Amino acid sequence: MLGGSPVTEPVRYSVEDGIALIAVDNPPVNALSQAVRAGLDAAIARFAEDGEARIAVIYGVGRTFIAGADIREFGKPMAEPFLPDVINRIEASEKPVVAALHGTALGGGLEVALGCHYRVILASGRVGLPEVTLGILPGAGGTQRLPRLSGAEAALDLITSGRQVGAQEADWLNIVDYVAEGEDARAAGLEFARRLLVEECRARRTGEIDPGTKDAELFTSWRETVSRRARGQLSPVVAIDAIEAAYDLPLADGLVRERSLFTELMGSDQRAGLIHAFFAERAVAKIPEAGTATPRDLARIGIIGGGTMGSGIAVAALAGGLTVTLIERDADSAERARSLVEKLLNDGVRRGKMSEARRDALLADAFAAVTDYEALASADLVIEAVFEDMAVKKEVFARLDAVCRPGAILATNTSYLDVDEIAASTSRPADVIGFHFFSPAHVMRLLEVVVGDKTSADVVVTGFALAKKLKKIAVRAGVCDGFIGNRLLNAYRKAADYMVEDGASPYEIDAALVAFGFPMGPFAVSDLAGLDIAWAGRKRRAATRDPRERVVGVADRLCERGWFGQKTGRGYYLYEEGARRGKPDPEVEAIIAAERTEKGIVPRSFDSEEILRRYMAAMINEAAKIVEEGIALRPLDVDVTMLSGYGFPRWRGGPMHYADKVGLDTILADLRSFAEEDPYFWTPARLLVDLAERGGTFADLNKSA
Ligand code: 3H9
Repeated sequence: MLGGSPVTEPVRYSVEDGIALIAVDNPPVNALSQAVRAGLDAAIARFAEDGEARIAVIYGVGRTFIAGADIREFGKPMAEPFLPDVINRIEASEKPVVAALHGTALGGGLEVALGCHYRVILASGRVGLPEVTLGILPGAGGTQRLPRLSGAEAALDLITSGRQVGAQEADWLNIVDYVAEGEDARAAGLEFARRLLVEECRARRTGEIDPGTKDAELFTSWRETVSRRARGQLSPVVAIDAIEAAYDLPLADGLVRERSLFTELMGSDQRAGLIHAFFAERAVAKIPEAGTATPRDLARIGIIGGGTMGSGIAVAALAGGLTVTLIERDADSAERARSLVEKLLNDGVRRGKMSEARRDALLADAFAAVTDYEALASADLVIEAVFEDMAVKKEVFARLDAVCRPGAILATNTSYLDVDEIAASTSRPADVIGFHFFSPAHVMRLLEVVVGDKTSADVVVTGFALAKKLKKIAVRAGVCDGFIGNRLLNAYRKAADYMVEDGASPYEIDAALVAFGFPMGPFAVSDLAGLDIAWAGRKRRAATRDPRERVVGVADRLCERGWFGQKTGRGYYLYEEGARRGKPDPEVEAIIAAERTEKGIVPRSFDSEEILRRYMAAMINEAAKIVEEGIALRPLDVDVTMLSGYGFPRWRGGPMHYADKVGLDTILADLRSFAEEDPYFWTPARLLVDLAERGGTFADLNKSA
């Protein structure tokens, strides 16, 4: 090896057999910090001067090629050298530059590669431009160079969705030149460079490719589709303007246009919300138990109950490489559970998520549906997913306690019930934990890990390890009625019911929340989930309800008629034969009017702003109580729960991030004014009052926790 002196610490330059090797080494993901940008710039300048080096290879050290700009620098003044300039200088090199990709070449990382003259990728590598998911767009030439390589349609698809593609697809889309076997990007880059030298290949600039004429209709139809899909999110729609510039303008002007749109989005609240969501999703794994305990073994799991939830959990566990034994009460039910699991796996095959061979292997070797609890004797962890009833659950836990080996973890899948009470019914409360899965469990990303009073630290970290295997985001929650998510849901749902009784229609409320960015409003969600489930919960709680609580009877009136939502064709909405979207139902409005009359309520109108203020104030106030009580570790845990389990618009960052943006003093003033009508429901949480009065924010608590 010759010329091995470092240019800067995170970027090293060396020469081997006439090939300059530019190594980017900035753990954990080689993000393009100022030091990396400066290092790349210096390395390219050195390569230009280096008489010995005839070609250069840029590669990443460690687990990945460059995974993008350094997101931690966002929101701060940007420091030179700027990435677009560095990439332009790479592209302008007279001698060829090769990018050798492995791991995930994302965002600015892929843009560096697009500025190189050739790209080789390991077969296991992936590429993508995920900027829109962070509220921005590719700002270092990606919107100009990608369409020149892959064509407009693929560029529109990849940039507006942010989706990653594997090496093979990247090759089909002409994003890379060669897919290499092996696990060493440096070696693959060297070998490819040697071939280029033999073939006397020259520098070949993506920016000089003629993108061809614009298909205006294509852009119009993508604008329509993406605007609809984005539900208020700006970046995917603005990204289309940038891609269009690749067809309307010469490269240099297209890059200027891209930069100006990028800078505009960089300054937006949406960018701040999405970056908050990105870091919050990683921060939720930082729990007090993480440093003190190691996870227990987790290879064989048991599931009790093969209904919708149990079979969904089974499929997620199988896909995560676990062996699953599912217990049902009789042979017919076990057979039904097996068919359900098979059906869900088949869906995965149909959607290209799994090969037929893998499905067959999983069903043959990793899955059993049986009736005998003894089959769980060697399980590492058992998840009970039976009916949401304390007596039934306790009975299951008694049987598990008897058959499971010492050290096996016993988990209950519950959305409301007291995990401590279940734990206390066993001889091993330290091994008991709650999991709140969301339906469909093989699809939904959230898992609330409910930690009981006696749950031991290694059981908690095993819960988080399970979530990782199942590709879920785990949020640590304490024991209370509804944990984090459903306790909040209960509060904002009540605020919605109160507005209905006071004069708003369910349809106005749903419309206001869809306009805010939720995929569905709360009444449409109730119809989808089934009104009978909440009805059962209300009946269960009726005996212990505080007499000061305001109770709205509309949902009970619907349930008494057998209108349980979509599955019965009627709920808050009317569903025509087989329809998934309902229509407003005048009979429901008449039922609501009758309820108002009976209570002597004179209806008034609510505009969408008031609807939103009340709904959000109820959610934020309950969330503040949840943080104050330690049910959620930090405000960010509430944000992640609402973002990944309850459809809160990601670009708004979650309710606590949103509250900080609106201003806690404004939220507090709203709560105080609503509390004049109903102090029981609206009295502000102590934490919220404290923070608002001293000018603090929920974000402060995230930092200090
Ligand atoms: C961009 O490139 C803009 C350009 O177009 C224009 C510029 C002018 N920066 O996820 P993990 C941290 S926008 C800083 O747990 P994995 C992360 O916080 C960027 N830090 O690992 C975590 O830290 P900690 C476009 C970053 O293996 C640690 O690395 N790029 C960045 O599951 C490990 O992360 C993206 O959007 C970053 N860019 O997944 C890619 N990325 O340990 C975003 C990660 O302290 N990143 N960190 O919690 C990812 O998608 C995943 O992190 C990745 C690895 C797939 C790379």
